[in-house]
Amino acid sequence: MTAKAEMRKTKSSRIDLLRALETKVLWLSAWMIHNANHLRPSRDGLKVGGHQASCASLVTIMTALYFDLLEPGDRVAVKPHASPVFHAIQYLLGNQSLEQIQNFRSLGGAQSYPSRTKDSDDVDFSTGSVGLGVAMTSFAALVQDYVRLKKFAPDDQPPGRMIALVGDAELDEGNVYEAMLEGWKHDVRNVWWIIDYNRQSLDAVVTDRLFGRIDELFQTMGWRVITLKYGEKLEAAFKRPGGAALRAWIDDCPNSLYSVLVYKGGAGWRDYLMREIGDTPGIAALLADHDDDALAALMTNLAGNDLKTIKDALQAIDDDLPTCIIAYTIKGHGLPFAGHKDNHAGIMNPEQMAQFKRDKGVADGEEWDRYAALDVPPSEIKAFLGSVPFAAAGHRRMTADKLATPMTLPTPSGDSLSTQEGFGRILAEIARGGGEFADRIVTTAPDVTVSTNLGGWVNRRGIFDRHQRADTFHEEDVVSAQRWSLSPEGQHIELGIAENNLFILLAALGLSHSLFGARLLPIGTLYDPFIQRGLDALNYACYQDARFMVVATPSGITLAPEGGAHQSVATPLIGMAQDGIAAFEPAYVDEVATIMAWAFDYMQRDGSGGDSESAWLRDRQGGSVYLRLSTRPITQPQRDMDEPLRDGVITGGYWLETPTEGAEIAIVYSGAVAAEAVEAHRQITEDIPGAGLLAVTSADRLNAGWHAAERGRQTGHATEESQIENLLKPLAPDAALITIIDGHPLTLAWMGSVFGHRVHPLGVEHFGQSGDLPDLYRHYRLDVEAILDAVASTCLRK
Ligand SMILES: Cc1ncc(C[n+]2csc(CCOP(=O)(O)OP(=O)(O)O)c2C)c(N)n1
Ligand SMILES: [Mg+2]
Repeated sequence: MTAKAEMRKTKSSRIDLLRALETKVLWLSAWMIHNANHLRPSRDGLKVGGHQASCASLVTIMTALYFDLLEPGDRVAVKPHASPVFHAIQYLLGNQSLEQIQNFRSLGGAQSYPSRTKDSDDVDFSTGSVGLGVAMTSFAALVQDYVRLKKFAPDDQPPGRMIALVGDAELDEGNVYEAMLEGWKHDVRNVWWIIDYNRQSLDAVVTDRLFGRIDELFQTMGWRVITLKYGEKLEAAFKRPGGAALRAWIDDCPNSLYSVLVYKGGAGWRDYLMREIGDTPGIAALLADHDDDALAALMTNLAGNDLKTIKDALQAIDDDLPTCIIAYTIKGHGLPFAGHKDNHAGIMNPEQMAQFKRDKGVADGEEWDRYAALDVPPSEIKAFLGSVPFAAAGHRRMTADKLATPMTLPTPSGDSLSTQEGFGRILAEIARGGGEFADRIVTTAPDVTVSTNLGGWVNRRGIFDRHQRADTFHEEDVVSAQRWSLSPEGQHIELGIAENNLFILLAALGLSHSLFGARLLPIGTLYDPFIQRGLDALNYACYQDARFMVVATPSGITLAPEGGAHQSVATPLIGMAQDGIAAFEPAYVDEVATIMAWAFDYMQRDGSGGDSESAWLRDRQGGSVYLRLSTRPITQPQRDMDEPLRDGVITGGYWLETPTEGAEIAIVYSGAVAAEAVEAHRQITEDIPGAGLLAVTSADRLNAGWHAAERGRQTGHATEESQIENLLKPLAPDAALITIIDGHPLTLAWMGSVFGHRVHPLGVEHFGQSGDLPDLYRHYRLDVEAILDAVASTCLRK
């Protein structure tokens, strides 16, 4: 405590306490990064990094939010590179440990970018890939409305504000505008985007012209825009003689010149102002009244770094209108490289830090102290921190009970069906059946509701909207197979064509239990190739451990005439490689029903029930589910889904035709090419009677199971055996596997490594032509003949 603070008799004012915390947060965030880079021994010679300038830019705004304004129900997406500010605030509030901030950016320590899953200090929304956290707040607001209107959320909970702290350069990400447009359509409420308008990106100073348009863009979309430009000191200066000229000069000052002068400091400002407006009455006096330090402080007194201004402006918002706050800030505010265009990844060197430490009055050994070196007594800060509304309720993450879901779902009947049709009919049947399970399902699609067979579900369950809107076609007696009435009771959220939005909405729906205490079972549909369009958002959803089902259909070249650029080739590999999602490619409709029934349970698992090496399969942890489906009708097997078959379908594979012991050949297929595999198998068994036919419903889970077993055995669990090992065991050691999938052949080719079997992988590596199935399968070598050729070449090589 400083002598000044000790001598103080009266209690500090709220703003004094907040200012002290602002200083502390700035210090801790800078020190956390300094410690990680300069004081922790490096074992690999790699740069650790961190963003002191980006942090400094947001310190004031985040101080005002977390220590003054936020309520426990509010949810925040923090600009990724302001992570140390967030961790410092949580540390001060007692939600973050010293050890974790000392280990910032090292394994198990506070994360480089705020992470819901990897950080322990109550991160609301992960961020990292710029733009996504911003959009997430808008979709979270939509989900909040959804669960509140349906009374799924606990009654006593007022609606929270979904707040994004946005770097100005993030606004170059197109997904932000996609989200804004969609938010407008859904009339979202309680969303704030606070733009840290420091006019700098990673590389340089942002163009002046662009930003003039930003507020108009928001206004067009129905947002209120609050521009906070100048702080108290500047506002006071503007009232002095010459003040109008000073304001006009700053208003007209190009971003890059302003940044240069921020960096140069008091003397630089003085020169420029003298030269440009020095002869305006009042300016000379104003300059004379300020020494260099005071002049620099005055000229950099922008609203976003002015605690009182920002606090008052945020407190004044008292309705639920979507609000964009453009807060002018300085990147690196209060640090030696403030304003410098190269400061994005800049870190103070040891001399600069030593000076900064002296300036802040931090003594050696007090660097991590929560209360040291502040202008207010520690007891007052402690008491204040204990009264912060945001922290009053403790950990703010919510939970919702697991919803009972059916063990089995009825398999639609029909001799020849596609998996897509099967999916649609299963869902329509669930809709008809009703009950709590059906009520908690929510579907969504980016303008492909009808074409992905969600029509039956939507006809029964309706479309969600905050407002009641009639289906005019229906009301006017125009015949249509599709009902399209909108209401708060609806259970389908219709999106415009933007796959990024689909995945971010799924992220928000899939976290509803944790964000709002309301359990939902979200299902999103899209055409399989467009997964790649929204891939970063899908990755984002998975990284946050959101729980949903993605049904991607149609897929592959099996789209046939509809194909060409729509063919998906890489998606099976995406399904395998994407953490957090279990990918399936069933061939038959009874498999679809089995997988869906399992998925509704899997989506709700939370890791309870112990741990094992097969945790890699995430069977206890649960996760999301991806079904890659097809529009191709194929002949359905007439069979009972008994327990062993069900297990095979869920674990990833089963023998459709069991090989004899020591068999030399197996055909391994996944998905709609089952028809070719079955036929080729029938033909080869005339010559090779014991050949097997392996159905792979999930290459992803088979592969993950194999890795888990390998790891298990390496770590002392000698008896671990995976499903794929179990399946391939009967084959001869030198047997050949002919694998086939309408997708990249690598999806199944790895199976040769399990026991060293030879593999002839069939699949699609080049794509892009329309055609009918016989032509395309022949062209891309997915037909019966291709399988038989592969068998023949196998036999020849022996
Ligand atoms: C999708 C994506 N692309 C690139 C990056 C790398 N990146 C991190 S921060 C940044 C610039 C951010 O500038 P701004 O949003 O203005 O934040 P500031 O640091 O100025 O506060 C970039 C390009 C990223 N994190 N995410
Ligand atoms: Mg910026």
